[in-house]
Amino acid sequence: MSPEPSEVIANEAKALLDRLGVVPSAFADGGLPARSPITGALLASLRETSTDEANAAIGQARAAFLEWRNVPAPRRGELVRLLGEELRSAKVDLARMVTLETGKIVSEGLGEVQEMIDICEYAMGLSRQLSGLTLTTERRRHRMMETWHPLGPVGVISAFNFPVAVWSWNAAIALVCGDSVIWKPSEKTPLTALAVQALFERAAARFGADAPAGLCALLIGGRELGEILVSDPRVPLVSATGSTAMGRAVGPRLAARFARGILELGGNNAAIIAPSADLDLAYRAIAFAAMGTAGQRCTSLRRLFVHTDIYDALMTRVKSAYTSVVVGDPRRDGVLVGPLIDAAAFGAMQAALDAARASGAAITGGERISVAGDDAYYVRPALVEIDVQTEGVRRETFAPILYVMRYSTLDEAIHLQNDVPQGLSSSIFTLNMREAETFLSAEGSDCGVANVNIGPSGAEIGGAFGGEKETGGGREAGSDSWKAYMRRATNTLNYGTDLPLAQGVEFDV
Ligand code: UN1
Repeated sequence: MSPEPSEVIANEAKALLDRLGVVPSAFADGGLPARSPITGALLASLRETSTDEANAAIGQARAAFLEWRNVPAPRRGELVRLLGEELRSAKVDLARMVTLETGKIVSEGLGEVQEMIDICEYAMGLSRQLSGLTLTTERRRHRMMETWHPLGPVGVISAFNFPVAVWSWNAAIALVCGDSVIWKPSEKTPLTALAVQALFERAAARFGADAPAGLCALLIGGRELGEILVSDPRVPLVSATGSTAMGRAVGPRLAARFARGILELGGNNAAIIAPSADLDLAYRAIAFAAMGTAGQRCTSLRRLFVHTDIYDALMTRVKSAYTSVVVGDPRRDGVLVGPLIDAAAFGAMQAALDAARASGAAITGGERISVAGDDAYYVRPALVEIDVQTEGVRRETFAPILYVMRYSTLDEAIHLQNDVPQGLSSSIFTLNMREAETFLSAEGSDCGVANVNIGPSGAEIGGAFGGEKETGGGREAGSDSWKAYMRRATNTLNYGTDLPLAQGVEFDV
């Protein structure tokens, strides 16, 4: 089969962008190439945001914030509701753009846009529930309460693998909280960002004059634009998703200017398969979590601890899923594993497999598959059966590699699962209530997400999402994550005629 001519996919991308409302000048003749990992074809060349433009966008976001903070929160929620409506009507086109730019299969592209719709609807409801406490006070005729106020412009730095959903987790919540948003997407996925910006602008136009200009800004380009967001004192919060290395650069710079960070960094997620596990359910969960999105989710399953009594029974099924899964063009029906994002991802995967091989591991799969010519990187997902948790296993490699280890006692399995620098997501497969509860308890998983009888990936937006240790500690999306996007004021009111001082202090003038 001869490779698809690059104009075919480029023309489809241009038609999609046009339908999504992106003006053609935004993606013609610029300096930033946008490629599709499906064939490696050049889709467009985008004009990059200059440093001056980035600084001006931050200034405008600050001015927009000063107005937006005074718009009542439920009215702010209405803008997010309209954004959700735009996303609903553009779902198929935007999902297709996600597939073209990231190589996700069609169903996962649709799922990513659904995640955006979900958070918009969640945030709209939240806009009527941004509540603070009323607290008892030790003083007569006093009242004490907490008020939550808008914080300021929020910087969002997002990664290629969830190129639009991660923006929406932050933006939908930030907007109802009364903040403006400045977004620096991955330079590997700028076209989906242009599309989302265009959909936001449609929603803002329908919303009317209450939405100030520059409320949501987009910076297209490389790392230097992210650095501007991280360093600018006008940006009190930066939510950054990416590698732990990126977080090490961002965290200290934010700390140096006392800004807040929501860091969502590397994961090295594990599943424990206990003797009582429903193996039929477990192997399907393992297949999705480890091979889905070609192993390029921060929540992807990377380590599997299997009880020695059921090792062979489980691994027979897992191996057959690995050898039969269809790897190929993610636009095709039946394909479950698309391409890696680029050559560097392929190189990192091969280096990790070489290291495992050198330490005596038995490897199934992992080889490159020719699907669409030399510029596209397709691989068969790799199963690596290994005796010990080596340094290579303890590191996150953003590729479909599943390291499999045996265990004998639950204590040992929990110890091994926690014995990595990262702490994002985890799961146990068991029908034994004691094991399940132990895994979820204080002496169990040390991760931000811990599940029973489902894999570590594919979280819903209603929960707080994020992880511990080198994952960075941030929480996004649901639950009370909104509090990071607001500032808290503690208010004490005296409605009496006396002035009692706290702690019984006397000060009579
Ligand atoms: C990511 O990979 O950065 O839980 C986010 C999941 C998705 C989000 C992943 N809802 O797998």
